[in-house]
Amino acid sequence: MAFDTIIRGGTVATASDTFACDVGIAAGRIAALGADLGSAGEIVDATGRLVLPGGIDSHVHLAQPSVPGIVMADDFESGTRAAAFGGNTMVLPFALQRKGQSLRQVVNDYHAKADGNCHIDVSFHMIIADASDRVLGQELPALVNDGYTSFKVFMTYEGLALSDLEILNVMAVARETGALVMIHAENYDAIRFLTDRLERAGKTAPAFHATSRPIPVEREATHRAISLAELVDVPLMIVHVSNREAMEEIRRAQQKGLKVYGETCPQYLVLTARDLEGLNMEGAKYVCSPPPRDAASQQACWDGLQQKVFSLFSSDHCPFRYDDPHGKLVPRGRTSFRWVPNGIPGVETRLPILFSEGVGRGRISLNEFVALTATNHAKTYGLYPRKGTIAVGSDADIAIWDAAREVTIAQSLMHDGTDYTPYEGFKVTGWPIATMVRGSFVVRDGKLVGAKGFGRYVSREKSPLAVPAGRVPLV
Ligand code: DUC
Ligand code: ZN
Ligand code: ZN
Repeated sequence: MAFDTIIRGGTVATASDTFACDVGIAAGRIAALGADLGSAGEIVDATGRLVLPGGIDSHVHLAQPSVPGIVMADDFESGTRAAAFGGNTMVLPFALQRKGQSLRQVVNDYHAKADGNCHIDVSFHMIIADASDRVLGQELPALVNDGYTSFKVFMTYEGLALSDLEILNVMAVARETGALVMIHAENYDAIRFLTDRLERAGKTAPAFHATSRPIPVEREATHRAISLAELVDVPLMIVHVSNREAMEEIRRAQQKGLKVYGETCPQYLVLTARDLEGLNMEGAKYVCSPPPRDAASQQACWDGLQQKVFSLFSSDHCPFRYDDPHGKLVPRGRTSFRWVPNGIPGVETRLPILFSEGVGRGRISLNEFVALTATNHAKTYGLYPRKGTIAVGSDADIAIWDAAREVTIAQSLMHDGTDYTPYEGFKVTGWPIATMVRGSFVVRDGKLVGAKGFGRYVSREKSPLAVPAGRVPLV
């Protein structure tokens, strides 16, 4: 058989194995793995390189409307471009509903933003902000059946937070439809209480963002979310976990046999609350929620990754420009951290940071790296084995890595729409040098070679991880 492409001479790693092997690609799929595969339209020399499944970043925000006056820095074009340079072949952004909006209309609006504009493949999670009978009874079940098989709910934020009763009702729909619930676990009232007091005391600089959301805020909400999911007997993904106490809540639930899963992100491994203390408004560059914490919390997140309490490592890329009145330097933000847009960029740096700090420093194996950054995302969100692995029949979504390349992360190297990286000056060893989606190069030798619009929307199956444990009959 002649292939379209053969990637020759590299070391292939999956979530379970590492082996020397050539990869034969035909019609966008992996058609053969082995030696001496024969002829191809193009032979790609990967001698001395790692050949890995392309990263799947299942937690990013692109073109998401914010409060009036604030503009997200990435649309689908720039966000997927940056993701491709960072070794990713698929991202899962959120389609954010506002109260009163039709969920179907929201999803259609995101399609209009994404379709024809993506460099890599995409699929959407929904964010449910309006837990009305119409949304939960009609729209949500229909959308889950149409392949939008996961959604996030918030326990904090004006206009987004759901009450416990609403969360229970949403969870019941997830259980009935087989969707996977993701949750942002922070206690809204506790944050409001602390924010009001800090403001009254004149403590309004960006650094007080972290003070307003200390660990108990996250731990309590994590515990409550798990308890609510246990009542409904529905699996639950706790996203962006930042510290030991929340991690231990998840571990305890897992040890009880509950289907509770965890995700952490680069900011919780290599940033701390000290980063928010930058002079003037520089600390705003690091304002995200939950906030980065301290060295002990960083270690806890590593423990969670190593001990498999966390199955996902995502970026939570939520980009705002810094030097911009529609971004981090919004005029109101100077009056209080309350108004600084919440979120930091990271879709391009997620993989190199975990590779360097994790694999390079011996904290995790190469196979664990692949699991945490690609395979588990595909398994969790109904994409496996089409995505997330290197196997015959899977999409040829591949990143070729130079494991020895030393890079000092700098904004001048980034390809997103922001004007800063929170990881400026951070040194890594290991860098993705080429990214291929469905057999076609999107990034090669440091250049964008794919066409905008090559990336497709991918409809998803229901997650096998979302099947209830069968512990409790739902009355
Ligand atoms: N939660 C996210 O998932 N991303 C950015 C901000 C937030 O609160
Ligand atoms: Zn969140
Ligand atoms: Zn997020």
